[in-house]
Amino acid sequence: MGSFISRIQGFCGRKYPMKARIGMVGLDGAGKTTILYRLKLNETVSTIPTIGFNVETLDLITDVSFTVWDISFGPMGRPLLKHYLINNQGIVFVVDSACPEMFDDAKDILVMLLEDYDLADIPVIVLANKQDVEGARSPSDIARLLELEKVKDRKWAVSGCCAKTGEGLLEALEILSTMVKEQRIQ
Ligand SMILES: Nc1nc2c(ncn2[C@@H]2O[C@H](COP(=O)(O)OP(=O)(O)O)[C@@H](O)[C@H]2O)c(=O)[nH]1
Ligand SMILES: [Mg+2]
Repeated sequence: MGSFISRIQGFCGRKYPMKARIGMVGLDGAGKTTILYRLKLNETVSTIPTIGFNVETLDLITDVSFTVWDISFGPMGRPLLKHYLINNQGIVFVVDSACPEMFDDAKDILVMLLEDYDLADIPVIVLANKQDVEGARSPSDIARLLELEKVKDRKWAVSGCCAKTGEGLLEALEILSTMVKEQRIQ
């Protein structure tokens, strides 16, 4: 009975929103921690390189309650990365759009994750961050550089943002929330 009532309440919205666990990954310096706290506090926090991870719940932004894990791994931690992402409902992959030297490395990590059988079907949103920096590549350039058009077997999206001002972040969360809901309904 209790579970029936909570299902009805969940269905009707507010009280028990859908919950999703989200892993946020990307190379060091891409802006993951800045994005997390911009969304959580609406402030630019001064970050120090993250050791391990930060985790925050982002409620009331969309109709999905996101628990976001901002995961820092470094070159040695790459093989372990998937273990943080298994059983997640979404992956946020953050790219510093103004740092071309990092694009190849970012692509290698993304490909490693996308080819991992244990992470199949998890929707991915690529955030082309630092759009405020002069010379930043556009979201569609980032999609092309990461060869996202080759990805046919899962939901993906690319969205531009600036973690410093927050521009583009809410739109990206909306896209992610739509992908997570569609994936769950299937
Ligand atoms: N100009 C600009 N700088 C940013 C942006 N997002 C993050 N940064 C800066 O990039 C650096 C690395 O950010 P951080 O969040 O620590 O990256 P992380 O290693 O991926 O967690 C910090 O100096 C941030 O202030 C952005 O959108 N624009
Ligand atoms: Mg960090």
